[in-house]
Amino acid sequence: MTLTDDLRAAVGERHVLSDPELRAPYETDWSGRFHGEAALVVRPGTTDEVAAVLAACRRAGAPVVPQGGNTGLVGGGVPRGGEVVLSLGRLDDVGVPDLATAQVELGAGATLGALQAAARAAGLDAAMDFGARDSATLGGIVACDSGGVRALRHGTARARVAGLEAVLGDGTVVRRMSGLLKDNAGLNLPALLVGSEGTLGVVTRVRWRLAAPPRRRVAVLVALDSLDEVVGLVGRLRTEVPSLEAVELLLPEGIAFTCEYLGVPSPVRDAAAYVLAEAVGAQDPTEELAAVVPDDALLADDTATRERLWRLRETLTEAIAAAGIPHKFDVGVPIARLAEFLERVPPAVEAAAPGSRTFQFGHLGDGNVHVNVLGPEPGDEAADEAVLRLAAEVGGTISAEHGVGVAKARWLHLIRSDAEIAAMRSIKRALDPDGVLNPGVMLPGTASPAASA
Ligand code: 2HG
Ligand code: ZN
Repeated sequence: MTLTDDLRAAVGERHVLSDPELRAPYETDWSGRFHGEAALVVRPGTTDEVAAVLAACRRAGAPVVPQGGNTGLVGGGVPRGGEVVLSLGRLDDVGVPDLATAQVELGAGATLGALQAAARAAGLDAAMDFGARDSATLGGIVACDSGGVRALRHGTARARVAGLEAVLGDGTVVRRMSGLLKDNAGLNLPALLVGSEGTLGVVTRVRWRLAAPPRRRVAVLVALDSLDEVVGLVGRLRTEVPSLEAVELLLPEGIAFTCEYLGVPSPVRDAAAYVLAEAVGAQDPTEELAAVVPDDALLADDTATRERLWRLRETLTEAIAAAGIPHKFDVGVPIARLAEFLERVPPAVEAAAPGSRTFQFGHLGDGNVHVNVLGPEPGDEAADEAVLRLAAEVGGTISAEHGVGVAKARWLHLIRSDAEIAAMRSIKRALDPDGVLNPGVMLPGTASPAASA
């Protein structure tokens, strides 16, 4: 039997895609920077089918790229050339939230938007949000330990995972779905899989921890005249607004770019930087926020105005994508050196990739800065080198929420010691002994031979 026959036997003929036109949507990432041809695309509908697909690929020595909603930005969810793409999209069931534990079970292919709707319908809150909510799926969110705009209050995916089911690289299914908050019996395998970027196992089900719903949400957009003022404001918001949920950063070129893209006038005065913060609570948090921000800040306590302010932040990614294929970075920087980092990035990028256009924005409260560079060819890594080295130099990380993927694997050594990387390699060998899962992702030099269908 060929691999194709084996896979057809595992998931049914119509869920094994070999036609180039049908494969195409699975082969290029959202940004357009990462692309490769897949040997096949396989769409299992159950955990057992995922296990059967992995078993067939192991027998054939065929590398596998797990893929959720294909919203990844580091090339970790699209083929590099010749792999089997394992799409989890059909595992999209969403359970009914359990009110006593405030937890819900979902298939790996359920979107964040579907999770949010289920939580809302049960009078709860999903405790996570970001712009790609209607495409990004839970399996990928967990595999990348995604963060988003509300991680400041609710933590990243790691903090929300109450249980997990996954098929490991060696074909075994591990399942811990009891949802017990306290359960420290032995090693926590689910915790190991969070953030493993599909290199150790394929996440098939998730038990997600929800939160109590906020009764009131108030957003504020603040214009500031220096980056030092930005850092000062973050400190005051953190200490004086207990119900703080999000603190985002925008710079003037980002606001201007988004407003032009949306065809709307800028709602704020000229300034060096802008902070978009949101507080939530059972009580109205307006007074708490108003006490901390300058008088000319735009306070939004009604849904329409709040959404208008958030649109400025969320649309920037889309506006940049419409202008070209960006190089995207999601570095983390200690807040104490944030102003320095933001100031040093544009000249560093200009020196590495002259004539390119740089945007910086992101999750200020977490020190998670998104740097987007338009101009360099997709394969030109000079700007990548400059930005990632600078993040490491100021004591930050090369990957705060998008993952390492293939985009940043060769810079992992900047922020992880040889001992840590060796330990990661040992774990990889133990759980994926044949090296079939997502070769080349996260750990450099793990590429394996391409499949023959
Ligand atoms: C966001 O925060 C996403 O909007 C995407 O993480 C960031 O486009 C980007 O670089
Ligand atoms: Zn982000």
